[in-house]
Amino acid sequence: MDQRTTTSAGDSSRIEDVWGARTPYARGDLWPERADQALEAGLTEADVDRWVRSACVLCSNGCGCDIAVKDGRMVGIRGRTDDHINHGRLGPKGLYASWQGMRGRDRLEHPLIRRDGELVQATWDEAMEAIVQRSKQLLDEVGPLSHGFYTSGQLFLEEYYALAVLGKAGVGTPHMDGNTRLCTATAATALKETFGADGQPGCYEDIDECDAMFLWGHNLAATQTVTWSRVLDRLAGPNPPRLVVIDPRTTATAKKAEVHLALKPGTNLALLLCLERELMVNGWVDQEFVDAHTVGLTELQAQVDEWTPEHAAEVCGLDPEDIRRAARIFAESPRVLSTVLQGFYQAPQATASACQVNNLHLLRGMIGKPGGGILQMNGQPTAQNNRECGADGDLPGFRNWENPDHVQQLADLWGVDALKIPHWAPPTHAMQLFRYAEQGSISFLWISATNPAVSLPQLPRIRELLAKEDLFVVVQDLYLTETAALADVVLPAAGWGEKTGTFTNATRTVHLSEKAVEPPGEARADLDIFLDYAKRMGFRRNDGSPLLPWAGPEDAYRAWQDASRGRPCDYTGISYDDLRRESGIRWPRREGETESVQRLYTDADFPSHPEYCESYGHDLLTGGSVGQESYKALRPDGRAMLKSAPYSGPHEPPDDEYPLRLTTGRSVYHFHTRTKTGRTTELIEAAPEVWLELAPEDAETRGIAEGDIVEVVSRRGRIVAPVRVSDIRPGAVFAPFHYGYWDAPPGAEERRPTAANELTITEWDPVSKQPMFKSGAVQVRRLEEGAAS
Ligand SMILES: Nc1nc2c(c(=O)[nH]1)N[C@H]1C(S)=C(S)[C@@H](COP(=O)(O)OP(=O)(O)OC[C@H]3O[C@@H](n4cnc5c(=O)[nH]c(N)nc54)[C@H](O)[C@@H]3O)O[C@H]1N2
Ligand SMILES: Nc1nc2c(c(=O)[nH]1)N[C@H]1C(S)=C(S)[C@@H](COP(=O)(O)OP(=O)(O)OC[C@H]3O[C@@H](n4cnc5c(=O)[nH]c(N)nc54)[C@H](O)[C@@H]3O)O[C@H]1N2
Ligand code: SF4
Ligand SMILES: [Mo]
Repeated sequence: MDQRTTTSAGDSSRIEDVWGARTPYARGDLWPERADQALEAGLTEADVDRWVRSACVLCSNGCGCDIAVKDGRMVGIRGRTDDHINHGRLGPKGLYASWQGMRGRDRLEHPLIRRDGELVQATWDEAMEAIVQRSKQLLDEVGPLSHGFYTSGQLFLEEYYALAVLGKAGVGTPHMDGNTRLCTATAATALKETFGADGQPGCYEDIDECDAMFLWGHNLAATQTVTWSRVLDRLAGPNPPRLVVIDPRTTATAKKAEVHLALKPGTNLALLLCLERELMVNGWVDQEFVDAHTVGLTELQAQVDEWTPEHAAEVCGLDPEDIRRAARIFAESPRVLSTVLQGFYQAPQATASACQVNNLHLLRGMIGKPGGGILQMNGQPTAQNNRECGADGDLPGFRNWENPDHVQQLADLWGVDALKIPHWAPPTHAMQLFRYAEQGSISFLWISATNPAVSLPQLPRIRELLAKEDLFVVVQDLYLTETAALADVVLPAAGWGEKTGTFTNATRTVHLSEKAVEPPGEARADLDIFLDYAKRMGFRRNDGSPLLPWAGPEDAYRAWQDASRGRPCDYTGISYDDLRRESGIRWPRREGETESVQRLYTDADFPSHPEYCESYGHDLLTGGSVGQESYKALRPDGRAMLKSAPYSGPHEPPDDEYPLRLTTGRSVYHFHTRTKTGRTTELIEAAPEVWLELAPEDAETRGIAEGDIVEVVSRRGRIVAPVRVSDIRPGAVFAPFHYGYWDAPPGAEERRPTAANELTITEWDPVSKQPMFKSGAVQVRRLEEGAAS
C-alpha cells in the first residue's frame, strides 16, 4: 500500500473525522489496510531522517507505528500496515498527541527537591540520596511496611518487572499497586474468577468473524477509535454484525446499535442475571459444552431464577421487550463477540457483573472460536504488563500468592528466601495503600507515571493526604503534574520515544518501542531510575550478588522471559530480535515456537488446575477468599467456573437531597489527566473545558439551558461546569474526568473546581478492589446563564 493519508499538525481533519475513511469488508475477510500518518506542519516524508519502530501508548489498543525523527526531534508518526492490531490506522490521539505530547516546553528536565516548602532544582545524586537515605532509615527503624509503591499502566514491561523485583525481593513490602487498580483490576479478576488465570481469551480478528457484538459499558467509538473503525468497516460491508450496546448514554457507539440498553447506572448485574435466565428458560444453553467444561451451573440457575425480564426491566429502567431482543440476538447469532469495559468495571458489583459476561459465553459454548470471543478489555497501553510483572497487587507470571510452590519459584529465580517475598496476606490494593498513607503507617510513597491527585476518587481527601508533612512522597513523571506539585522529590522521566522497552496491548500482543530521540535535559528512563535505586540500596541475592544486575532494558526483558516460563503469559519465544522482525507478537509463545495462537482456550482447557491457577477465587458478593481447600473441592481441574452473586444495587442511591446518579468517563479527544493531550493544540481546541451532560427533562425541571454554568455537588465535593443537554438517560448525569488544574489559575480547585473526582466516592468492588468511579449521587443547580443560551 503506497497511498498514505497524511495529516499535518495544525490540520485538524482527523478531529472532525475521528475514524477516518471507510474501508468496508465482509465477514471472514481481511480488514483492509489504511495507512494513516501525521507530520509536523510544513514537513513531507522526504524531510524525515528516520522512522523508528514503536506502538502508540495512548490506549490499550497499542497500534503499531513508526515515529518520524528529524534533527533529533520527534516530528510525526505513521501507522504500520503490517501490524495485525491496526492495519496501518491511527486515531486522533495517536496522530496528534503521541509525539507532540512529549514535546511540551514545560517537560521536567532536572530532579527537584522540596526545601523550605518549595520544590527546587537538584542534581540526580542529591535527589537519589535523599530517597535512599529516607528509605534506609525507615527500613531500619520501622521495616518494609513503611514503604508503598504506586505505579502505572503506562510504563514499559521491563520497568514493571524491575519495580516488582525491587519491591518484593529488595524492600519486601506488600504495599505495591498501580493505577491499573482504577483501570483493569476487574478485567484481571473476572478472568481469574472464571478461568483461573488472567489472559485475554479473544482477539480483534473476532471482529472480522463475528455475527453480533455486545459492548458492555464500553464506549469503543471514543476510547479505542482504531478498533471502532474496524467495527464501522464491518458495519459498512456485506453481512454486518448485529450490535447491542449497554450504556446509560447514547454515545457514538450506542448510535450504531440495533439494540441500545440505556440502563440506570449501577444496575448491570440485574440485567446480566436476566439475560442468563433467558438463555436457560428458552433452551438456548449448549448443555454438552456446559457439562464438559464448566462447574457451578446449579448454583447459577438458583441465582438467576427471580430475574424475569419484567423484574430486571423494573430495576434497570428498561423495556422488558428490549431485554428479550438482546437475549435473542445473543442466542441466535452463531458467533458473538463481547467487549467489557469501565461501564462495568467502575460500576457497583463490578467483578460479579463482568463474570456474568463470561458466563453468557460459557452457557453458549462460545469461547476460543473465531468470532465467538470475550474481550475483558484493558484501558491503558501497558496495564497488561503491570498485571503480568506484578508491580501491582499480583505476583509475576500470574502466580498465585496463596500457593507456596509459586512463591518458591520466585524465590529461586531471585535468589532470596521465600519468606522475604510478602505473601502472608492479600497484597495491598491502591485504595488501602492510600489509606495507610493517610493513617501514617506508610510514610514513604513512591508514585511513578500516574497522577492520583486528579485520578483517584474523592480528591479533597487525596490532596490532603499527599501533602501531609510526615509522608515522604517521590513522584516520577514527564511533567510537573498536580501530584508532582505535592511531592518531596520529583524525578524527571524519559518517556515514549525516548527509551526502549516492550509493552503488551489488550489482546496479548507485544510490541517493541525503540528509543528514537534523547530525553530532554537530564530526564532518565524509569528503568534506569529503578536500577539506580536498587543499586544504591544495596539489594542483594542470598549469594551476595546484586538483585537486579541488569545493564539495560534487554537484560530486564530476558530476566522477565525466565520468570514467565511455563506460565500462561509465556514470553520465552519472543525476543527483541523477533519483535524487530514481526510487528506485534502475541503471547504465549514458548521457546522454540515461531507461531502464536490468536485465541486462548480453543480446546476449552482452562488454567483452573489448583496447582497452576493464579487465584483460588472469591465470593463475588463479599470478596471473601475461597481458599485452597474449598477451591479443590469445587474440582475445576481445567473447567471454567460459572460464578455469580445476588444483585445488591448501588451503594449511594439517589435521594431527595442528591437526586441524580453520577457517572464519569472520557472524551474521545483527551487522555486521562491531559498531560499529553492537553499539550496538543488540535485536541485542546477540540475539547477545551469540562462539561456536564444532563438529560433534557432534568435540565428543564431545573431551569437549565444548554451552555448554562452549573454547580454539581456530592457529599464529598463540587465542580462547576457548563451544561450539555444530551440524550443521557433521565436521572443520570455524566462528567469527563480529564480536567484537573495544572493548566488552571492557582486556587482553581477551591474557586472553580473542574475535576470530576472532587465528587466521586471512596468505595470499591469487594473482589477486584476497583474504585466505583461510575457511582454516587449528586445535585445540580444553575449558577450562571451560559454564553450559548
Ligand atoms: N479518548 C480516550 N480514550 C481512552 C482513554 C482516555 O482517557 N481517552 N483512556 C483509556 C483507558 S485507561 C481506559 S480504562 C478506557 C476506558 O474506556 P471506556 O470504558 O469505553 O470509557 P468510559 O468513558 O470510562 O466508560 C464507558 C461508558 O460507560 C458508561 N457507563 C457509566 N455508568 C455505567 C453503568 O452503570 N453501566 C453501564 N453499562 N455503562 C455505564 C458511560 O456512559 C461510558 O460511555 O479508555 C482508554 N481509551
Ligand atoms: N472519575 C473518574 N476517575 C477515573 C476514571 C474514570 O473513568 N472516572 N478512570 C480511571 C482510569 S481507568 C485510569 S487508567 C486512571 C488514569 O489516571 P492517571 O494514571 O492518573 O492518568 P494519566 O494522566 O494518564 O497519568 C499518567 C502520568 O504518567 C506520566 N507519564 C507518561 N509516560 C510516562 C513515562 O514513561 N514515565 C513516567 N515516569 N511518567 C510517564 C504522564 O505525564 C502522567 O502524569 O484514571 C482513573 N480515574
Ligand atoms: S486507538 Fe489507541 S493506540 Fe491506537 S492510535 Fe488511538 S490512542 Fe493510539
Ligand atoms: Mo484506564
